[in-house]
Amino acid sequence: MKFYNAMSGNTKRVRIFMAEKGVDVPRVEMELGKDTRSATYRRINSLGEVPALALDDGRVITESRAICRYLDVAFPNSPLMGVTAFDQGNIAMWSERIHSHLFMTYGLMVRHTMTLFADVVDQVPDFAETQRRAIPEKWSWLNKEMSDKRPFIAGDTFSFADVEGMTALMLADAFDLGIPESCTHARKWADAMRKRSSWTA
Ligand SMILES: N[C@@H](CCC(=O)N[C@@H](CS)C(=O)NCC(=O)O)C(=O)O
Repeated sequence: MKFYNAMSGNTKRVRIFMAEKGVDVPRVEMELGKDTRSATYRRINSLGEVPALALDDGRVITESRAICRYLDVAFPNSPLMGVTAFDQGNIAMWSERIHSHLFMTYGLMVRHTMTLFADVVDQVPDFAETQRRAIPEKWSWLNKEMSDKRPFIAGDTFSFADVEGMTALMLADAFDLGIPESCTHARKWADAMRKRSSWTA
């Protein structure tokens, strides 16, 4: 297997996931906006995006969350996406909530401001600003949800929902647009996540 990697939120999601599962895949380091847009790489991912996972038989999985799904089944030790029907549904629900409400708020802000994405989307800086302003209320929502004092986003066990949360938290730290002081439950969760060895993956 080969993992096409770069410094980005979507690749970070997979790196954290692999570190949590103890899976080590050889990496191909890519430069965003350059290697990712080459004709050679577009034969691996027609969208010119990382991450991508090339399997030994030549098949390729792209899309970070699909890669995590593949890895959770291919390496069934320490499952992060649940085993029972309830756990699978619950973890999928929380992962989706964190992805669409938190990660994508940062993601859309970034896509509509960074020059890297100027050729990729028709950037609307005012829209980016609405996303930036929405960030505190998104964390407040998670804080309220976690006021039942559960240690992890989907309950008592670390799961892919926390990996999604860590990916959003990484963007929060990188852009200095973090969790409001008043969100004590979310901040406690974030402090615990920053202490995990996978945080630096
Ligand atoms: N939905 C995809 C999104 C991947 C994506 O947007 N990757 C960006 C970096 S965050 C990329 O590779 N961009 C390359 C470029 O713009 O040249 C996933 O989850 O993997």
